[in-house]
Amino acid sequence: MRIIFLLPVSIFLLLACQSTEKSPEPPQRPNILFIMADDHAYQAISAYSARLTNTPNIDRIAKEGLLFTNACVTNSICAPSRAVILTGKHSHLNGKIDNRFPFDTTNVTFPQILQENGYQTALFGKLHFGNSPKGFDQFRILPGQGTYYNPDFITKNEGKIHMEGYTTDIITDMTIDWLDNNRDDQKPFFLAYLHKAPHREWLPAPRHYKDFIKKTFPEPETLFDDYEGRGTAAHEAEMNLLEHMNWAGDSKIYPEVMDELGIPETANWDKAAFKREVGRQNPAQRAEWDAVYGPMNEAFKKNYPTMSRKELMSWRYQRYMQDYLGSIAAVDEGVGKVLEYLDQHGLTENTIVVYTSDQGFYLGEHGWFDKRFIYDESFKTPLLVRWPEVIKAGTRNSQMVQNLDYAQTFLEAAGITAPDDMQGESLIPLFKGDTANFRDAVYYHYYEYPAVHMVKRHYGIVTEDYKLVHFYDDVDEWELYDRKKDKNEMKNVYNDPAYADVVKDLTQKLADLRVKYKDSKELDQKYMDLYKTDK
Ligand code: SGN
Ligand code: CA
Repeated sequence: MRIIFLLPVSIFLLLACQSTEKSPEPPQRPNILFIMADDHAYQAISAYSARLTNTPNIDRIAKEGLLFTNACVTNSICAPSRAVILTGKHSHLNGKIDNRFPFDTTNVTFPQILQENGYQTALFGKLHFGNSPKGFDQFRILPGQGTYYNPDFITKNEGKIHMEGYTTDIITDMTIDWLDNNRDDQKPFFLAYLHKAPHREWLPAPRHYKDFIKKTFPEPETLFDDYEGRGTAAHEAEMNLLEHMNWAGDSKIYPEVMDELGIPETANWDKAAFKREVGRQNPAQRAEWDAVYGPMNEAFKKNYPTMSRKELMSWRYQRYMQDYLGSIAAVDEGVGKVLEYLDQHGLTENTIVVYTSDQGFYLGEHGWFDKRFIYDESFKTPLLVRWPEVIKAGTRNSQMVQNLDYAQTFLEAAGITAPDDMQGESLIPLFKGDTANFRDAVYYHYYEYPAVHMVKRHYGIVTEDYKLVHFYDDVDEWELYDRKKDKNEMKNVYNDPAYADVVKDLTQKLADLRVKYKDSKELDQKYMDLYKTDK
């Protein structure tokens, strides 16, 4: 009966549809390709500055999309940054304050939400969580920090696997292979393509170290910084190229050459780091390496006895840049290959491509390497986004966006309402050029102390004009920087009477931000206690 009754209605509907314009297709949900390198400084991407190196493929994302010139992190260190990205919550709430303890997998992450809502999800490369991620149909992750040559991977479906070759290239191949052989074209995808490079100890591929070892790079203005004008934290940090970089592990001086020259290990794992990375190469890789790094060692042996400290600092900077920037070359090539794949398979238009790093990095500024500080080079991070359907090509944005914002951005792009307890802001309005009502200050909090590099705990507020920071735990010191007048952050003006009003205003704003983000003295104490009870 019902069928007979319905039939004329459906015929009517069918005719009605045919007689009017074709109804629009439901909007297709975008694919998301999230590319993240480890410790990739914005100073080493030519879209930001061509001073040091050329990254044509990474630049392509900005050329065809949007370059964020003021993107920053909430806590400048690897695993915590990744936890902030995945949860959309500050470290003090997601619990991953440092690199030491495993990520709490009871947190809800945006890939889980995407997966529940019909996205196909995969992750390849470095995660650094101490456990496996939830919310992925497929993953292959490097154990811990991973290695540059002949890596092992922990996989979702095949247990632990070993691969021979150069890790950056292997991660690129896995990513393309997944797109080619595992992608379900009935579903949108979220694909995380996560490089280990250019993390310490900076081992380039043979095709790159052969060239890069011959190059000379301009020194930063502040390479010989003596930290005058700043507080205890900058003086006591152990990140100086001359004082704290490993000779074998980082500068690739052979352990036996160190012995011959009477150079002691910098850290007690200086030579061990060399053995762990260079020593992992197979005989053919090692022969290729020695053909290039052998002559460099010979030249050093000859020159070292007469080199001044200043000359040594310059030498170490060049060695650092040759290997660091050389490691980025393979990342850039890999990005080029993946973008090419999207082009060739009709995926460019409807895929959001993000290129970022887990934080910034010092490339000799203030005489430093590593990160952790709220000072610009480590606080800021590269962020380039392409989405042809939404973003106008070749645009720039200087708003204070954070890694905290990615989760809500991706969820909104997928048409999903984000959980209420996420703390970021969607960047979709910025993608569309609508910059009104976006935040004008960000909150930052770093915890991993005492630990490697000895950067003291601190939290702070950063606006376009100023940076107010409180260092605490074994000190109680405040710093204020005038970002417009003092671009290199050389002079703490906290006690300068001319800035008294700024200090007053920002101190209140910082307190407000702590309330807004649910951070507190009690939580500071809880996370300090963790270091006292758990050694
Ligand atoms: C290792 C590095 C440090 C680095 C941390 C954290 N030393 O300990 O220089 O700060 O990792 O890096 S290494 O010579 O052993 O590599 S992070 O990217 O994981 O946060
Ligand atoms: Ca990192």
